[in-house]
Amino acid sequence: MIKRLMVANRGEIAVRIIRSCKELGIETVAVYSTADKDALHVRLADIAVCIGPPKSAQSYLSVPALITTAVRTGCEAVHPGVGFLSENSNFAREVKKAGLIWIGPDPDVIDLLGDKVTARDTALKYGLPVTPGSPGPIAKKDEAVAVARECGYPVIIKAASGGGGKGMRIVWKDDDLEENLTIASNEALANFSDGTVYIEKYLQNPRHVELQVIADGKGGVAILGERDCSVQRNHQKLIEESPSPGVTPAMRDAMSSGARNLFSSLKYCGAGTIEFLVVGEAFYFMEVNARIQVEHPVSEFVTGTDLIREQILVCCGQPMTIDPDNVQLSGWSIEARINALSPGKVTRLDVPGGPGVRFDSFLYTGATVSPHYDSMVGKLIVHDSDRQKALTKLLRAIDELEIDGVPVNTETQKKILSSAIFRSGQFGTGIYAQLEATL
Ligand code: MV4
Repeated sequence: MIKRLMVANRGEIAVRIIRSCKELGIETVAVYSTADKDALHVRLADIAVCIGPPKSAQSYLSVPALITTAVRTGCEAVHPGVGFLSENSNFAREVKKAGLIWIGPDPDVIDLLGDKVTARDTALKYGLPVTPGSPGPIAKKDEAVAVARECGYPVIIKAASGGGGKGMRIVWKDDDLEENLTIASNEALANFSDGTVYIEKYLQNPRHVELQVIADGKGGVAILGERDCSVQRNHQKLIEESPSPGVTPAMRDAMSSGARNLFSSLKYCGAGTIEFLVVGEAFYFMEVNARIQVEHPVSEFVTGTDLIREQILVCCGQPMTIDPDNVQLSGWSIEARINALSPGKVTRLDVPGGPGVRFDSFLYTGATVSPHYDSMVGKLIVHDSDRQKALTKLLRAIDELEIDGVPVNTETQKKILSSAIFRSGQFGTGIYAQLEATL
């Protein structure tokens, strides 16, 4: 096994990765910006190296600073965490060029899946249903009109290099196609340096459902159930759960066999997520996220697995601990993201506890929440035997969480979790908008 790994990230995910490394007997190197000199990931790592000023572009996104640090500190592997450079194939290539192990899939696989058009083609090839839409990129208005009429309005224009909702436009009639094609393409060009767009039928209020995958790079693929991530605001997820209240065992089996085929054929290595839009009993492939995700703990709870450990093991050429043919899903898990409403210093922190309660966070009494980074400061995750019990437990745990000095979104989370629509389990991605007036 490797002896030392660099965590190319910060915040709660850096802390989470360091914890698994400690249990695996792997020494950790933390990197930090000057804004993070007293951060928890710095305190927990064996070695910590300052890589630059607060701005991410000059620190956590600086490929040269990161590679130099990993090499100089004698690391054998680099874990990119989430966000930042986690799906950057250029960084992955640089890591490999420096003779280090990349804790993620091959850079060419990242590229294939990162382009939504090639990912869609690949999914189709391996038998996964995709939303009706253009077979490839759309360049001209006439092509767009033909595709839109073929699949029926409303349609959605998406950026091939997109994600997180940027460069997306919903169109309801022929007359609005040309203008929106231009807007979407320009937005895509500005954000992703790639103006390529394509068209799909727009599904209204679907569920966002994603499968957790661990694959060994040799065709071995474990599917660790699904997560429902429909509760989101402006493409920022707020609440995630596993299993999904809208997925039947038959749907889970069908999605899983398609996903297994795809990841196996690509010789995918590491942790990955395959996203679907779900409408009633129908599901449609959307995209693959070639990294571990923020919401991974709900899958850890229902499968009893340490996904960071599995990810590191398979990328280091070791067998996964999971038996891919015998994954048992047990009980119900729900996660509430805890977001800071403004930056500040934590003057007091009371963390909830009890059976089936987990708080993944970089906070401690005295910790700083910097304005330079993501507002998420932690995640409260619970596990119980069924959805009702898990929901009761999460509300109880939120009540125990006390953070002084930094205001957080717990009141909003309590209102969503207590709403009739969330409690019913019958909701799609429109749930936040439906509740907004009451929050
Ligand atoms: C869609 C869709 C409806 N129909 N595609 C949003 C982010 C990007 N990953 C894809 N997204 C969507 N694609 C079709 N054909 C609705 C969304 C969408 C969405 C998806 C998941 C979670 C929240 C969402 C919020 C708004 C729109």
